[in-house]
Amino acid sequence: MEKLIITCAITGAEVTKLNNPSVPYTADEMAQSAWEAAREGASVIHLHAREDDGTPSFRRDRFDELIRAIRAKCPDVIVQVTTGGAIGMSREERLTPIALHPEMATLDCGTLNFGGDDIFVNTENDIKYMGAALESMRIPKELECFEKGHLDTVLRLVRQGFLHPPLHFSFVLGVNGGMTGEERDFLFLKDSVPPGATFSVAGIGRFEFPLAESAIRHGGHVRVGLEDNIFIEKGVLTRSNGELVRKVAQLAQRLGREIATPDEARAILGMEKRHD
Ligand code: KMH
Ligand code: ZN
Repeated sequence: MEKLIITCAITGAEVTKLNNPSVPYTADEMAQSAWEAAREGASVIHLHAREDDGTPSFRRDRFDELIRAIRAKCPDVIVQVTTGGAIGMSREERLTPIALHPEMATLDCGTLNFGGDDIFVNTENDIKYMGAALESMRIPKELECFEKGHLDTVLRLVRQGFLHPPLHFSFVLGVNGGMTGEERDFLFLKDSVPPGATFSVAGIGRFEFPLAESAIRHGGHVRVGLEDNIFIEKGVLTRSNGELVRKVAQLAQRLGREIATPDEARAILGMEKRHD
């Protein structure tokens, strides 16, 4: 089986230090957290920007500062910026980090309720526009799908010539409003992935580790991190992103799946290295 790519979503936009004091906000905290995740086996860092007080940010200078801080501490790791941002950000705000020519970026592939009154808006035109922006800059995209219709949208946009391979899917499962993180739902999605495409799974909350195990068994890749889950086990807050990654790495070792280095992850995803 292909080596396992572990992505760590170190901070996100929704979770705060009130939820778990280990959520990183500052450049130093982000770099330290990324370094710990990389040390434990993460080859990709999924990055949202925060201001020092934790407010989600789309400022280009802030992304620049955070990416530089992470690279200074872990030069090899793949930094994957979000273009999902936070609920309520505009399309243009969400695209600001791509001006920095990141090595990879997410592309969110459909609209969904996001708990309470929140709606995470990704219209078909948003997907076409943002996908074209990424592809024109040759920035590899991670296709975030929160339910099956999102995957079907990607396949249709590929057929229609709006999106192009390589296709790397990220199934984010267990959001209130999206598909659940039951294994049955993940298996349905992974069986719908076309030949030649790769996929990763991010289970929200209590789904994080059961879905990680299922993905490891079924040849998929795994995302963990404080953006998705704040507990290392039921009722116990995790001490760090590194601790979440370590738990997946141990699971992989137990199941006989080797872990990819950042360069091996680049090869699996068909990416060129874009920085020194
Ligand atoms: N913060 C969520 C509304 C992404 O990073 O591409 C969207 C999100 C997706 O986290
Ligand atoms: Zn995200």
